[in-house]
Amino acid sequence: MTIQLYCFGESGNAYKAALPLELSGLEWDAVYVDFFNGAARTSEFAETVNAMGEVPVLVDGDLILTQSGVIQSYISEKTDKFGGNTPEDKREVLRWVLWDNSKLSAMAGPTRFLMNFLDPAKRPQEVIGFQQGRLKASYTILNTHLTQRDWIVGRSVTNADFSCCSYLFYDEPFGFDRKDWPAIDTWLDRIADLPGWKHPYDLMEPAFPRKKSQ
Ligand SMILES: N[C@@H](CCC(=O)N[C@@H](CS)C(=O)NCC(=O)O)C(=O)O
Repeated sequence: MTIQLYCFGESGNAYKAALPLELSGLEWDAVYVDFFNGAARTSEFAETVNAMGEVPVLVDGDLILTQSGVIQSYISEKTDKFGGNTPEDKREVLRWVLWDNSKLSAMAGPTRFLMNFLDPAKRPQEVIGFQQGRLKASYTILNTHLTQRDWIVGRSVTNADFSCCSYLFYDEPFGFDRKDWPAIDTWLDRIADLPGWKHPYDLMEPAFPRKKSQ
């Protein structure tokens, strides 16, 4: 049975699952979630798809998985790809996925939402400024780590890379400029050069017409 991924193009969290699905060679289909019109907030979604009201959700037959990091682990279990090659590397992948989920994507996703998808009259500048300050610290950590290496863990792409890169490929402004972070910039190019790589909007249907600035 073909794997289904509940997602939408603007979701970097969903991209963390969609990209390894695509690159692993597994058969999968994207199921569009009309997130901005509240589709993930309905009682039906909570009862049948994800009680946490979040995207992404992976459905493989009777199995339903939520949280991008869990979905990534499942893809690695099924394919033996992207999870790290040694016990040490596997732990290190988990470490970076957890860091991304709390310090990078957890800030970048909401900041991008506030700056691009929320009614302009309701955009809280103080919150945006605070989050951009936190994000700057995270970009510094990632850029410093990547200065000495091609991939976040080991010698090939892993779920750590898929997690951390997720929001950084989008064009909508949220205070991240690739040119300010040379090691991140080169690493994003390295990921984009992987055979079969696709931009989030080419893997998952976007809710809004794509704005492309680069
Ligand atoms: N840690 C979760 C985050 C998922 C998440 O926050 N997804 C967003 C869409 S990008 C969402 O569904 N948010 C719903 C909400 O915050 O109410 C993961 O990595 O899967």
